[in-house]
Amino acid sequence: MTATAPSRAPEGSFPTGFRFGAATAAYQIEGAAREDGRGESIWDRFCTLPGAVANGDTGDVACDHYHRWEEDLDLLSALGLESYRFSIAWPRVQPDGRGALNAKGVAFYRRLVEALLERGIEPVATLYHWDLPQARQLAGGWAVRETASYFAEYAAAMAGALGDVVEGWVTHNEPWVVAFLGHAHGVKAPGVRDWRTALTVSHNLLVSHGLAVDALRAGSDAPVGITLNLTPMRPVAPKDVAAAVRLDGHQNRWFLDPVLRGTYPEDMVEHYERRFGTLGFGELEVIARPIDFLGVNYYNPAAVRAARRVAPLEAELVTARPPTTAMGWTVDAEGLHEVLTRLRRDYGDLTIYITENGAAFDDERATDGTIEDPSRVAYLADHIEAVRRAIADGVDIRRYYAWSLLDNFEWEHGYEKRFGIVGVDFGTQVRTVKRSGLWYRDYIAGVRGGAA
Ligand code: IFM
Repeated sequence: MTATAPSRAPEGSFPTGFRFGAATAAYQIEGAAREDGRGESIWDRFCTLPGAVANGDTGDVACDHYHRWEEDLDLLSALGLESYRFSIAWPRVQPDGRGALNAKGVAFYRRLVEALLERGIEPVATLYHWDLPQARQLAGGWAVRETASYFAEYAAAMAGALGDVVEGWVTHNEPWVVAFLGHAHGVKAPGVRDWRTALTVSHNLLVSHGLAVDALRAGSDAPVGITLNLTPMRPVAPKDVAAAVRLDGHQNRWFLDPVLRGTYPEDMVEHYERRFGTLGFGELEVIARPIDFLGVNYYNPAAVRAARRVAPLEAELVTARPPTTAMGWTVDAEGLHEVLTRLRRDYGDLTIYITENGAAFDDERATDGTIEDPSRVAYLADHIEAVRRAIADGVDIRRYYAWSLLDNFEWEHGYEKRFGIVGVDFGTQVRTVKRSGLWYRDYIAGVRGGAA
């Protein structure tokens, strides 16, 4: 690896205990979809639906991380990363999503976590990053309350199997995506298109989070949190303010309020009940179990316009203006600072982990094999600087995870969208640290007072 541009943050500009890391998710990197007793997940099934995923791609092989995990942990070490957020595939450790554990699956995560600890890297495990066992889906999936109880059993089993070595737990990753992209828009597994179902799913996911908090605490002393994807909603014009408040309610407050205040936002309950009838969601005290940190995934802000014809929210997102990423998402680091300071203003003193932040770009490999990705370097530099400013403004932020360690299976976009700070050639599985990975390594070294 060669040297890169100097880091911007002076030594000591992050508080003691702050850690830099990278994040991944099981289905996006592991592969080995039918090996060692792993059960089928809703994503395995979704990928078989014609037209569901770009190019008919699947997670069958992905980054082959299940076999190459040691090499991948060596990359984490080489980059000087201090924490690693990965996810446990529920169907790998409990193939039917209930009952007996799969010893080989559990052993895989045990080896992974122990090897992280040997390398001095903090292991932070996410329990649910979208790969529900298909057997649970056949029994009603997240639309039935029973699935929340099974999730709590799974959480208890993981606390029992890994609670002595995992150093942080995330119950759910982005429940908004699971509920609404998976059950209202149908663009993600399980591909359902029904808003009323999506609302029930959002509630059952939140209940399952609270139940899992209890289960994890019973078997592990590690901090527990939930990860929400938060997006500043910006009205295009003054006439769009109400629509932006509604989309903020739909995506951000619908999850923040029950978890942190024990209530659903009244404006949204009214809005939904006018269209779908009484919701009658209970168990708010379970959802609001105290957590040790809030995980925040931030990628971009959104521009919102009122649109009466777009049911049920009567609002729409406006195509982003450049600069944008390969996903078409606006590049705007100020939005991250806005999210972080808003959390403190509206929800009080929370401990925050930035559990994902990053960007997809159409990287080009030079003839010598190197990958120069200046746009991603700039994205990371500007967003980490926004984190630093939020800390200086009094927000308690303890972790920053770049999304992602590796180029990987980007859900319905298949392998076309590359988010990695390490490039993956999916033909050969060769990993190449991109310029952004080198920059991140040197930045961390600079903050720690080492040679950049
Ligand atoms: O790849 C996803 C990840 O699984 C969840 N958060 C957003 C990322 C980029 O789309």
